[in-house]
Amino acid sequence: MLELHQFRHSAFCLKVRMALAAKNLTYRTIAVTPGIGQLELFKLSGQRQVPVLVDGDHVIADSSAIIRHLDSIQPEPKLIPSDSQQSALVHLIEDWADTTLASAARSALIQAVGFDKELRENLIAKDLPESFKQVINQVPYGFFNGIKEITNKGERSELIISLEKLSKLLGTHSWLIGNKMSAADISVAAQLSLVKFPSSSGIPLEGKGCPGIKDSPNLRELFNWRDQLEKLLFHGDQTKNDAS
Ligand SMILES: N[C@@H](CCC(=O)N[C@@H](CS)C(=O)NCC(=O)O)C(=O)O
Repeated sequence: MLELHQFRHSAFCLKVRMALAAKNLTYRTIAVTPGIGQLELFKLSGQRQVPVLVDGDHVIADSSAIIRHLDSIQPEPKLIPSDSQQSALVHLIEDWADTTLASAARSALIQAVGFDKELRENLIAKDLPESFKQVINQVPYGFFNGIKEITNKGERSELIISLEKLSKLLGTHSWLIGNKMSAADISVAAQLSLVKFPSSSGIPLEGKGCPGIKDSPNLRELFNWRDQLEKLLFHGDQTKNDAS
């Protein structure tokens, strides 16, 4: 059986769980313990980040590489289109989501955590990556908002501009590229979990996130789209199946 080595609340691991669900593949999750578990992961995969997928003799790190592997073992539904123009666009959006969006969403979450004691406690109680927890734990309440590197105003306003454009697009289109779900949709939806936790994050995180983003009227269509996509993929049973 496929094995997914993961941190439960990593957006990159959610991306892979969404891809596995899209393909209706059965798998089991292995919870990686931040720190010590990453040494084991290094022995297994030659690097210390999650997600890692083990498929028999194949050990694959990196969410995008994992999706390519899943497309090769279970071609339907294809997450990377065969059409070269669509495939290029999917690749570019996936890369944007995994880098620019991931980094800006993570900064926005760190900033929100700096001001929201409840969110902070809920997150620390969960198995977030050690690096993330250490940052949160070491900094006094309210302090993040004064740090220029973390509270990069330009990054946050670029994030909001991009999300608003996506929201407008998804108000009239079901999918980002073409007329089918692709790795582009999954990559963007997964990273959105950092700014507004989806229902698959379970209670008490569901719906929590970054004020000014999670509750922006201009982003309503975007989060509705994400919630619909989760419903389609997980049929509401993700938290039950994935308690690791
Ligand atoms: N490019 C990688 C990024 C994976 C990644 O950033 N993983 C984070 C969790 S969200 C991680 O393992 N962090 C722990 C560390 O870097 O030590 C992917 O797409 O899978």
